[in-house]
Amino acid sequence: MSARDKIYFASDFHLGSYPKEANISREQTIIRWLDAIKLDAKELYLVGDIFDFWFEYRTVVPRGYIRFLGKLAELADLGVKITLFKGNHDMWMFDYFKNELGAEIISDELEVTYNGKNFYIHHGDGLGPGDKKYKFLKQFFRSPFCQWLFARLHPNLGIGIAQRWSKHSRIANNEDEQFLGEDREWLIIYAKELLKTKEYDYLIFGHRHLPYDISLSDRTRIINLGEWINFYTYAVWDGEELQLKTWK
Ligand SMILES: [Mn+2]
Repeated sequence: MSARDKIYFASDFHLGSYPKEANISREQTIIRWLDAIKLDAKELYLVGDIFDFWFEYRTVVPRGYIRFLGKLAELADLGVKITLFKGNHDMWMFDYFKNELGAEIISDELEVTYNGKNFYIHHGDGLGPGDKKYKFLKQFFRSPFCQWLFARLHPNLGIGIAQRWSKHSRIANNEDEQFLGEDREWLIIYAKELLKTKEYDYLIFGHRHLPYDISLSDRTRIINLGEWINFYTYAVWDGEELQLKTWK
């Protein structure tokens, strides 16, 4: 048996997204991937938008994703440390996954060091220039008062509103994402600003729905994890090297 020494990163599964029918095969693909990595995974980072919508009520758990959640539980029980990042679609994770899976929930960025390499990890929403409307909404959605108010709605109504909204998302409409160039990709702009304040080896994001792996200097690479509607991309750290790969 191989050593449990690899660290995996993936984001933007968007489980539960519209149209619903497409979710079954996506969930199965993700489970096959988790089955493969559970053999050598030490840690698993899920870097946001794992669910197309997630809201935890004090006593109610949203329907669906049961095989996926079961598989995460299996990995957790095997000793894989799971870290979940809040995305813009699933920022309402509180203590359910912490209690059930021992998962760590990250609200914004996480900085970690492995084998002397500095990693900066963030879902990627609300960073870089522009998108003022979303930055405002994010503050609103993340306010405890707003969350308290939303939790007062009956779940059928609250989740119903979210599902109607989600029909208009980029994922639901499967918009064709095009790389805008290094000087216009906002996460690359953000990364370059960040690198003025501190040195990193790897900057890992999701959110963009476009996988890329770009050298910003001799030392630093920016990696976007893509999504699991079209690309099925993930990154793996083997202790020496970080690679962006495609799951088939
Ligand atoms: Mn997303």
